[in-house]
Amino acid sequence: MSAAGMAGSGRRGGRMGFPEGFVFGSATASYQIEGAVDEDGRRPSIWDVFSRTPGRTVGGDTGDVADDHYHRWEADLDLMTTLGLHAYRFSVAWPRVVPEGRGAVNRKGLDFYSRLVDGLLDRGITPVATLYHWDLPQVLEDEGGWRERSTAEAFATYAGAVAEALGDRVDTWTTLNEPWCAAFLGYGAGVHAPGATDPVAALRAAHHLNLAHGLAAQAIRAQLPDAKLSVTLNLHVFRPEGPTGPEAARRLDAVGNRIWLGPMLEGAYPADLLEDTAALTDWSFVQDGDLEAIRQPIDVLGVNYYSTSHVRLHEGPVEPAPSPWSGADVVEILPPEGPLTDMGWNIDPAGLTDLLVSLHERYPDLPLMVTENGAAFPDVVEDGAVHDADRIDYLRRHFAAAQDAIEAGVDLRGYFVWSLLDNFEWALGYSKRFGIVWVDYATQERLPKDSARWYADVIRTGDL
Ligand code: NCW
Repeated sequence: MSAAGMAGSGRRGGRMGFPEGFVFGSATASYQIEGAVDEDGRRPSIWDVFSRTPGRTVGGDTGDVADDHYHRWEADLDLMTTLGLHAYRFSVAWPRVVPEGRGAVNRKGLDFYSRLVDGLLDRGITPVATLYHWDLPQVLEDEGGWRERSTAEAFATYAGAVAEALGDRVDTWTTLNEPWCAAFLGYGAGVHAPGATDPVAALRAAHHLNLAHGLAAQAIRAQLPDAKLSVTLNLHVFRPEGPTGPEAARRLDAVGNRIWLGPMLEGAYPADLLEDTAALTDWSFVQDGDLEAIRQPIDVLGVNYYSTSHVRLHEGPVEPAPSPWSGADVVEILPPEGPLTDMGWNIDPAGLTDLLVSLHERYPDLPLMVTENGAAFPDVVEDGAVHDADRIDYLRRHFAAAQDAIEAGVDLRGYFVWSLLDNFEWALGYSKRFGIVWVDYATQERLPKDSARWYADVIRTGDL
């Protein structure tokens, strides 16, 4: 290969390449792929209970079997080798490791992740471990779940136990994945587990997730002084429409983005968020010392990015309805303009550049990582292949957008495609396919889509 074809070698086709050492990976989450929900001492999570409740998921789908990754992990790691992945971002299931939420650690549960990590390292793939991707032990939900600070304390103990067991082999740790979804889709809009529709519960959950991040970061640091710590946020990009657009975007930015960035990185909740939500709560669940506990030094910020939202204020009165935007339900999110992905999300690669650049401007010393980007499309198998040109196009344009951000000076360290495998897409069950590898749920066969081959070439050559 010519020097000009190698990653990090500089300008190609008028665009900067990826820097030296740029990490190309792919991501999954425990409940979405593992299955084996009753094995080796695992106890139910809120997603087991929610998905088994009639009417909660499309087709009544559950993660009972999912991709059966718990039994097929070795073959899945071999698949990663074929793709040439540098890193694999997976999540650890709390209900496997501490089945009762707090208290005894289940050695068999930890052993699964220990084998997985060894298998990755044997193949030269760097493990990136996420400690919470939404599978809260149901026993803790029965005590109030994320509404209660005791859940944050239990999370820190669990995080310490995982760090102790895997810390000799895992150096990048992510406390939480998309706490916005856990708090606002789970406790506000009620479309994710545990299915509550209470705007105050959502705000309490947000605070206790922030606290969980801070306490877990401290617990990991205490075990592993050299660990690379991170948190992954789904930061929303709002496109203001018309004269009320900027005010709408400000409100949504407060409850969607700055509710996490403020306490985690700046040590305070934004004043405008407290004002916007004052009719709902006085935030007395924030106790002395919490903000110091939440603001912990992190080494990299994980960004999950998929799409943008065009926003303005509602004209006229707003009917009260379950919403994921506590205190900002006066906002109207306009119907997305096509072409759309199978999730109904718009395709706006420039939003990724904008987001990365604005984070870099606000936190210039904080390295960034795209911990998820990808798309669901209505794939079909034709003659033993999946020709997902739409996904390739989506990924190519978003990789290029990331390169634009790098060219603008952003310290972007890596990019994880969501997802390695088709999997259980939460409330949408198996009806949406995000994988670069097709999964036949009847046979559990894996079939790399065209996008997987394309990605393998990108990793090998650095060319889009
Ligand atoms: S649903 C969602 N996802 C997908 C999921 O598979 C993954 O586990 C998540 O990390 C793909 O990436 C994330 N994110 C929720 C996006 C927000 C939806 C906004 C709804 C507004 C009412």
